[in-house]
Amino acid sequence: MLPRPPADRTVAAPGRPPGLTPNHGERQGSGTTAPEADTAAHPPPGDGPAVTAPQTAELLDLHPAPADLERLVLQGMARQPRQLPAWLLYDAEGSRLFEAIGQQPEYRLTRQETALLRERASELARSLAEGITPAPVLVEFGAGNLSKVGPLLEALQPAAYVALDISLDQLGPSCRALQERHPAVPVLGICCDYADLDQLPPHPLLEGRPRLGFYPGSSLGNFDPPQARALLSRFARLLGPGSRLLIGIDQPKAQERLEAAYNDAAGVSAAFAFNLLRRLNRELAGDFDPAAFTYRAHWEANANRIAMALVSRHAQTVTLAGRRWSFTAGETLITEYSAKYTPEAFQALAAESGWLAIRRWCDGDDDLSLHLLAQADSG
Ligand code: AVI
Repeated sequence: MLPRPPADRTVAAPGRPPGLTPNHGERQGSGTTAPEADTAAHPPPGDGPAVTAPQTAELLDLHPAPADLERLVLQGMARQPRQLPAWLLYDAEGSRLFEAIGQQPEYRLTRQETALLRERASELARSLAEGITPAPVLVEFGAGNLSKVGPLLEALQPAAYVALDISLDQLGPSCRALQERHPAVPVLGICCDYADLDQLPPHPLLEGRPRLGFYPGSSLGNFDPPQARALLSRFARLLGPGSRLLIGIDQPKAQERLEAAYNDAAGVSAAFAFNLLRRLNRELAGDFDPAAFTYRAHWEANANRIAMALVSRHAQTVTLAGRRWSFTAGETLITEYSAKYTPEAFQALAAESGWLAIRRWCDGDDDLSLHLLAQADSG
């Protein structure tokens, strides 16, 4: 018989933000192994508590309740053009499809950023943690399958690692797998909409420790500029004074390349968008007919972004959350925007949100950047 993996300890968090109630997650995922660097910015265990027993990853569930989901969807359906929050794309199937997008030849962002993180792990960890004492907690926003953090964890040796993600089903197995690979670093998963979190829940792992933020994947581009500014300010509050943030940002490039990345030949990006309709049908009693829509992703040069949308093939009426919604022929339901920022444009956005850009690393083609930010008022 195979030994059972250590169980997650899934608990409703103390200090739950108002409006959020415990709920189950939606998607299945698996942790992936990333090759890891070996230079420690903080000394390995010896000055900290000795590790006497294998750690088990702990999980807190702050997933938005179904009522919150319905409210957000109704708001989004009433917008012109209609647009739903991007995190709704990530149910179990959506998470699986997003991982598959990362493997498509046209979508290079995931592979390029993962390689950069692996190659520069020691340097990144040193810059991130320079002058920070005692050993910090590393907090990753939108951590997904935790496939990118391994080299940084090895190099940084933080006092703990906290992963925030919307999908409990993906977070659980991923945290467990990561914990097994990094037994000396306690792992805490928090299932939540990190863009709507006012504070990190009180937890012994977070007490009295400086916090460093990690936000790879260019997910900031999925928020429009005012939301992106608000999110960066929120990160500053969640991380606290004197914190730093390492953030991955995709940059503008040739229109054909960008449009190909979001219109992959295998149709995975389209399937990712169509999956949203299935989720709405399932969770909000919708009757969307996916065959009545087409998927479109195109570059909007004036806004420096890819717009991904489901386009109504003909005039139709759809029921969702007990209401009727009409679509004209050609009307769009925006599933996601993906904005791209030049280094200068991103640094200006960060400055408007109280962050000072202190260093930038890029891949060999200068397609994307990892920016290191420090809170502007922390000297
Ligand atoms: C998660 N995010 C950064 C992806 C992007 O590139 O905007 C989401 C995505 N949607 C379709 N393809 C990728």
